[in-house]
Amino acid sequence: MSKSATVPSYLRQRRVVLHIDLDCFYCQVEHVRLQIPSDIPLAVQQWQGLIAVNYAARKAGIQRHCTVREALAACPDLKLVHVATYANGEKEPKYHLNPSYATHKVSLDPYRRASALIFKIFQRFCNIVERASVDEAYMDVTEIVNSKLLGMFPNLDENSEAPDVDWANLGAIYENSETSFVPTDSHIDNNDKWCDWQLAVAAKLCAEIRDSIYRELGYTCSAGIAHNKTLAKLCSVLNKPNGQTVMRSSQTLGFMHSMPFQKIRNLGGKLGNVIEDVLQVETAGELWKFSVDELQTRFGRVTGAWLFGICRGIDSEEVVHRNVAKSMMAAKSFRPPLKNLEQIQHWATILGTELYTRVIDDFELNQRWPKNLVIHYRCVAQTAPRSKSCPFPRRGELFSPDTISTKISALFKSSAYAFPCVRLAASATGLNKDNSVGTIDISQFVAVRRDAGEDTATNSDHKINMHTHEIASTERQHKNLPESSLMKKQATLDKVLQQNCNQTLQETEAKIEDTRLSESCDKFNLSPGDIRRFFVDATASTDSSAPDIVPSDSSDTKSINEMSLCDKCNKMIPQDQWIEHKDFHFALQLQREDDSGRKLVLTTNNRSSKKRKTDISNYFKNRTG
Ligand code: TTP
Repeated sequence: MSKSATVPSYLRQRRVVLHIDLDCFYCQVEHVRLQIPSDIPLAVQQWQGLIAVNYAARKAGIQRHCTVREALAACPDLKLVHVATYANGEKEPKYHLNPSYATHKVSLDPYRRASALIFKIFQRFCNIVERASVDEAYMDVTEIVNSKLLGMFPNLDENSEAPDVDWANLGAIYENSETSFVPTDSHIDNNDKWCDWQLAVAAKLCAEIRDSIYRELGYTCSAGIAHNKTLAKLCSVLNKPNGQTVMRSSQTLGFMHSMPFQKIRNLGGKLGNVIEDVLQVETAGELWKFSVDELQTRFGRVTGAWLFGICRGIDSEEVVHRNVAKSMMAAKSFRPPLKNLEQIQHWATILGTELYTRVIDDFELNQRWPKNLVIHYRCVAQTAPRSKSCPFPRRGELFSPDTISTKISALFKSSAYAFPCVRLAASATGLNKDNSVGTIDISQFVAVRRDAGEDTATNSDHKINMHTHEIASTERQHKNLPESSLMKKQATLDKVLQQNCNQTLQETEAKIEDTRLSESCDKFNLSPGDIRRFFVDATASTDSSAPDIVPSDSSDTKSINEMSLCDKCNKMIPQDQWIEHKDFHFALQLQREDDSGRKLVLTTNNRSSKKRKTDISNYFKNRTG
């Protein structure tokens, strides 16, 4: 039995989460590679756009989506580094001086390699690491922290009195200056103090992890330390660069009050837009006006309860161990499009080389080997991207990149292609431990079991129960707060809002009806059919309806992206669409959970004030129909 099993139960139930995010990641990789001090303004460029800007350059007003010309006008001393590229016929990416879109292919390998080394360090400290993107992760350190606490206080039990925490040297400790939200010491009970001890121990551990990354790799990162993922993520940006912030429970309400609610995880995309439209709110604090019943009536049992909690900083989502992607992809968009098989062959060589290098790198690092080789291509005459696959060459059969390149060409030739071709991508999918090599990491099995259990009805009920428990304790915290005029104003507002509710919803309905389908299509680069599937299939049992967004390496900076594999639908998703994409699955999961109890409904009033209930999938189906 683990040591932490003997800490009081309220400490075992209080999750302790770190969110660590590298500072200006691609820039730091270039600083280290080129041995340039971090106070020199530097930006990473892809064709004529910037994809990463360091903090010295940000001071000069340069931002990520500036063009090279704009950036140099603002800061003539700016050091520009173009991302590595594969040139015609080259087997390895290089830092070419003047790469051309027509002849070169972008390679993000240097950043992926740096990322893999960083995650190795995370893994050394903690066995529950959830990769959120190429340069950020959540870590569940509850067990480690509880065990350290027991080492520090061997007699710790339900009756132990908590000494004061010395917060010095643990990073920034968030404090809200608005006294109406800050409980006095007399409102923080003994259990809360022990929970603060958990955060203090976690903060020390976090500083050690960050220090290791700096000492071993030369990168700085920032972090948030809190009792859940949402708060850890929200506070990790508060002291960037190279800072960490602790969010104590007693400070949470003050922190959340003025937080623009769309900054909250899972509320940055569609779900957030619908909530903003329906409730006419901008900050998390404004959501406090709505009772849990009201939110459940409007958004369903699960969504309503989740929303009620999340706007107060309550989040029961687990950190799921996942520190490597399950597939990898090399892709290229063509402008002008390719016109013949000879050109396809040429690019197949380049894509095959990139994929080969990454598969071999991954094998060395993680002893994994892919199951399938998949090509995705898009030809002008075809409305949607197509794909074709074959088994990936076995380890003993793969001696050079040519084996993959030949297979890519063969797959293309054997498919229903038509010229001109505007995009070609090749992926290695189904990466799994190669059983012929050494021992198998047992944590992978644990991760699979966790994934498998994630969506069950029992789990969803458990989440609601956890929520109810935390909501009750937050209400107690609310009561403990000094009576403020603000709170009274909220109660009055609540009543006014109830009265105006019908009008607000009517306006919202009209507004949403006015939003044309084409807007969504533009935003997601999808066809109307994709949008329809996105919502109509929301009740289906698999996530195959997730938008099939094929990556690009065009000159548009927005599409110059790290790709991440979505483990829910097995599709590669560009980083700038990741939040929206996760939102999609999140909405889907909420809807499924709701379907097991009650349909997710928006209660709206039509113009004749007659009540009507709209299933959210029909809602969007109607819009697209
Ligand atoms: P971010 O973590 O969003 O940003 P950052 O690390 O550059 O800066 P910060 O300190 O503010 O966190 O992205 C990580 C890397 O991903 C970034 O260095 C470059 C790359 N990236 C793109 O290529 N395109 C994009 O649109 C975004 C958002 C990031």
